[in-house]
Amino acid sequence: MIYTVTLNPAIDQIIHVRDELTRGKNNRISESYNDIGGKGTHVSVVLSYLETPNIATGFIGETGKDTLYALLRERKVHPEFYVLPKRSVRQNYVIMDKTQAGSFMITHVGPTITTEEIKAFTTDFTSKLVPEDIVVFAGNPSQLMSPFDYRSILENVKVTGAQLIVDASGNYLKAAIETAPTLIKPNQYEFAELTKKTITSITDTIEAMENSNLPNIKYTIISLGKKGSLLFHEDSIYRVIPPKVKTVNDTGCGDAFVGGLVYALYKRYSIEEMLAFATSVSVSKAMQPTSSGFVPSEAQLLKEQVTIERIK
Ligand code: TA6
Repeated sequence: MIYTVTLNPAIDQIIHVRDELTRGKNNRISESYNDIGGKGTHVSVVLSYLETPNIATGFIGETGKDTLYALLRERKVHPEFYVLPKRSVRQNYVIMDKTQAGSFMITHVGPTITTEEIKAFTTDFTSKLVPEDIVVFAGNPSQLMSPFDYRSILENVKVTGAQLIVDASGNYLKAAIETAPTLIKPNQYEFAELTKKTITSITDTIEAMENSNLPNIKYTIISLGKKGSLLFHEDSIYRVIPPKVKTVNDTGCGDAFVGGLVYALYKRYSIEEMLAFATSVSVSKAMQPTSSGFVPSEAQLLKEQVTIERIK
């Protein structure tokens, strides 16, 4: 089974502003609706669209749970979250305007989670795991959870023998790396913060990776937005160049990319096939107005337009 773990899920209010978003002006909304928020949930949406069995878990506030569960079920995602009594699912905001120059994302911190609740979730979740499982931690926990507590959850998952995939940032990414996951997927800003290097080019990224002393991680994939991504696997380096498309909503593209990677690992694709497929899913997501989801038939066509270069 594939499990996605979203420790701090959200309900995203997607807001389309009629004109260019301007300070000091009454920015009129042309359309707004709720979508799924929180990165692991987006990975589950990709897997469900690909008719791949998966369970979305993590923590969820009691208030707002039914709304988020309804959104997840609409996308054929099976939720089994640990409910936090008397706390709320956070509301995030994704704002786009007529310039279509990219979204503005405004996110809440999320609920407090007690040490006892972390232990109870960890015990309950890890008791289900077997070595054949894949567990995807995507998105940071609420900033109110310490990197130590976050790492302890990952370590307990790792000892079950399940494959660990992590998409996190800052101190949580640092903590996750100490558990030597199978795959990490920082973006270039997260990787620059991790390696304390200035990264503005492919060469910078390669130098930063080669000078870093990251522990043995099977796949380190650094997403570079519209510039594609770089995969470091054992002694090889692959560069992925995506096709150019009209971006409607850039939110959730990284999560869709992770969803494609997880699917490809599950299906035991070759490295080139994994990169091309995951990139096509991410590009298809960019072409949608929502923050989650993609069009599988569109992704199949886009896959043929992805360029994979083996640099080393
Ligand atoms: O990656 C997209 C997204 O999950 C949005 O849905 C929005 O909820 C935001 O990122 C949440 O990010 P965070 O790192 O706060 O979990």
